[in-house]
Amino acid sequence: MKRYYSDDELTQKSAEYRKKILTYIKKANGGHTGGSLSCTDILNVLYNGVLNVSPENFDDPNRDRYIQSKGHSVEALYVVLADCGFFPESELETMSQYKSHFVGHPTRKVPGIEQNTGALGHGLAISAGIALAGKKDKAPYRVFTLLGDGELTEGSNWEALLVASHHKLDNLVAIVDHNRLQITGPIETVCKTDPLEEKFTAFGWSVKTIIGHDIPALRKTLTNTPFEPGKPSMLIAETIKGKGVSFMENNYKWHHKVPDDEQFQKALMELEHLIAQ
Ligand SMILES: Cc1ncc(C[n+]2csc(CCOP(=O)(O)OP(=O)(O)O)c2C)c(N)n1
Repeated sequence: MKRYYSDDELTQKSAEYRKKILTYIKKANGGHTGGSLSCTDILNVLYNGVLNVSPENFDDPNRDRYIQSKGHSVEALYVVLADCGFFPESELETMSQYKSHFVGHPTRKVPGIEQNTGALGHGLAISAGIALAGKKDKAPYRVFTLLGDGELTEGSNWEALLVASHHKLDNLVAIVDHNRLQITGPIETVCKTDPLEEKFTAFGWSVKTIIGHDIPALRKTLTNTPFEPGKPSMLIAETIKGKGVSFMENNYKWHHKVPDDEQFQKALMELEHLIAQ
């Protein structure tokens, strides 16, 4: 039975999730730190406030689907799935170890994960296909996918955008984690993708932009889909890479950097402070 959480409870949860993300990345001595902290609030709201999916109904063909196209931020997904009961959290202790399924990108060997991702540029096309199947089956489920703004330089996304609007897939919701940084620097200098709103609109999507750390706004916007009947919905979530830890925020060098002992303690203290507020 899924529990209803208040916005305050979800805010506390996000700070706890961020602590756990850092803890398991530190233990594994590897992981995608900045991007996981960037999308934590989005995953929190999806799994605890929006998606009709749980360990109990994961085999139900009518469940909602979530596909994490920016697969490298899997540490955030692991922590949220564990909290939702898909597997015991203790299994995360094995992250990145020999024979563990908790590797650096999502695989379906982990309970709760819908699709293998990590090679960027595939999640939107897969999601569009599942949404199209849902339409043909007259199934009630919705498909949500999370894209990175750097990921949008993969051309396959733009084909999937065309196909989704052509087939009027209003059961499909894509979210862009718009933190303006990718692996080697700012999007603006690596390969510019803005203005996103105009581009997605021109491709036939209904587009909204909100702050991607605003829990009430995320919940309200992601609950009320489609944004327009007959069109796929695109949410541009304005986020901060490394959100919650002052020295990681807006610094692309934390894309997959592991904190040293001192940095780790400082990060946990900052997140503790958020929980105490
Ligand atoms: C096809 C492919 N090319 C390159 C990579 C290497 N890569 C991993 S993460 C990343 C940057 C992604 O940036 P963005 O989508 O903005 O992610 P975020 O900043 O939210 O972590 C790249 C290029 C990859 N995983 N897949």
